[in-house]
Amino acid sequence: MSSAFHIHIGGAGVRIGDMLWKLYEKEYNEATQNNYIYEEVDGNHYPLALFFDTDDGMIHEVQRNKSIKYKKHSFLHGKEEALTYARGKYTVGREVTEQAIDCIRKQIETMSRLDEFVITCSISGGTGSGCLSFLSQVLDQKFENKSKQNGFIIFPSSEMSNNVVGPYNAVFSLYTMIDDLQSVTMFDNQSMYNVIDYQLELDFVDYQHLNNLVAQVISSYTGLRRFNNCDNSKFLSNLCPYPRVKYLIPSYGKMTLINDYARTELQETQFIQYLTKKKCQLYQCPINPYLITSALLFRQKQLNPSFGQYDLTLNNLDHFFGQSSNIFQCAASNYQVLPEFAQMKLTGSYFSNDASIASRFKQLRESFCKIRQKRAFHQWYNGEGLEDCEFQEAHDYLQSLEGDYNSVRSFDNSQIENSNNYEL
Ligand SMILES: Nc1nc2c(ncn2[C@@H]2O[C@H](COP(=O)(O)OP(=O)(O)OP(=O)(O)O)[C@@H](O)[C@H]2O)c(=O)[nH]1
Ligand SMILES: [Mg+2]
Repeated sequence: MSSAFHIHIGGAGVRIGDMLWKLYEKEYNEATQNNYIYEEVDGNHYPLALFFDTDDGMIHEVQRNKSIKYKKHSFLHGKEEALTYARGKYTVGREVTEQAIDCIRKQIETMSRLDEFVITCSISGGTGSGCLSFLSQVLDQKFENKSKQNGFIIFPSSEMSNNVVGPYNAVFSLYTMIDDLQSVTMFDNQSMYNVIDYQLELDFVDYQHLNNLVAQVISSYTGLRRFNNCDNSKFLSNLCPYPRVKYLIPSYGKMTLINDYARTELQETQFIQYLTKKKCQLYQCPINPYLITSALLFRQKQLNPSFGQYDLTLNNLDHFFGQSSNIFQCAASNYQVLPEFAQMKLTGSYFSNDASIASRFKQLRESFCKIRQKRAFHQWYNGEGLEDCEFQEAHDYLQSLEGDYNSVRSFDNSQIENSNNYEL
């Protein structure tokens, strides 16, 4: 029996976890493989999850929700926010992360097979960036290659920010994700606001709506296993052809408001056209897509083995390897946690590994350089155990990652045939 263990880190990670487990709870009765994510004891089901944060605010909020039975040791917190990557990794977050590792070890000791860790956090803040970095390194060493780590991570937005050191935190965190995470599905708040504006007419949008999007994407992915007992271990790994080219852009649709009485279901072709639009991407790049790999994961109650197989939109998408999108289906109903959303018959997520992501890495690196040129906030990092040279190393890593993606773009088809030695 295989399982997944969910880890929710820092304010955003914990709030997303809260939304996700509320969604899982709604899906519980229809899912057939609940032991993938729950421990079932005496007729009760307990999430296989750990929520942890350096401060207690968000954790207490999740604990107040009594509709889900969590185990007592599913929560850990410290006393103050970390604010910077350095404090999250080396000082304020260190002890709570060590406790978290111990707690995870105890919880998973009893599992016969742990397939993966599903991790949620934002890497703009100190806890998400720093604790994730330390935690994922230790998990990687402890579990070697047996259990994959798949991150569903909020990156800084390109224009909108409420954290001045967000670019520092994110770049340092990215630097330490090199080897440890198998895949990183990326979101940013500005893109998610754009998607919500495009799909819905809401007067007021808050983190709940954004977190609902992230939760729906994760639920589509784990749903393959929970509803259909389909081995999802290949889903994300097939999207990541090289160890460093593992940053995925998700899209989600279609959301509809419950009070939209004129709402209609999209037909197959319309749905695919809609979902593969740039406007539905939850991490949007300023340049046109250049697909390396992609996968469509749709959900509807009735199985339809030929769904999308002959669709022209999908067939016309150019991919680096010349292959078309992989198509997966989750035979399940759509559930919604937020009361303003309608349950649709057909929903889906589209994951793309897209070389245009280099443009966002470049923007992030430029924001990092802008603060660094003035040596602004250096002391918040130096004083907490980070060496001066690590600023340069993290910067250079990100630049080389951009290079990896840019070299994919510059390849033409004749080169691909001779690309056996091509290493990224
Ligand atoms: N999508 C989403 N983004 C959030 C949420 N809460 C915070 N953010 C964003 O994530 C960034 C980091 O915030 P947190 O996750 O609270 O930070 P943290 O990881 O707890 O780290 P520190 O509090 O700095 O120690 C913020 O700047 C916000 O932009 C949330 O619930 N959902
Ligand atoms: Mg916090």
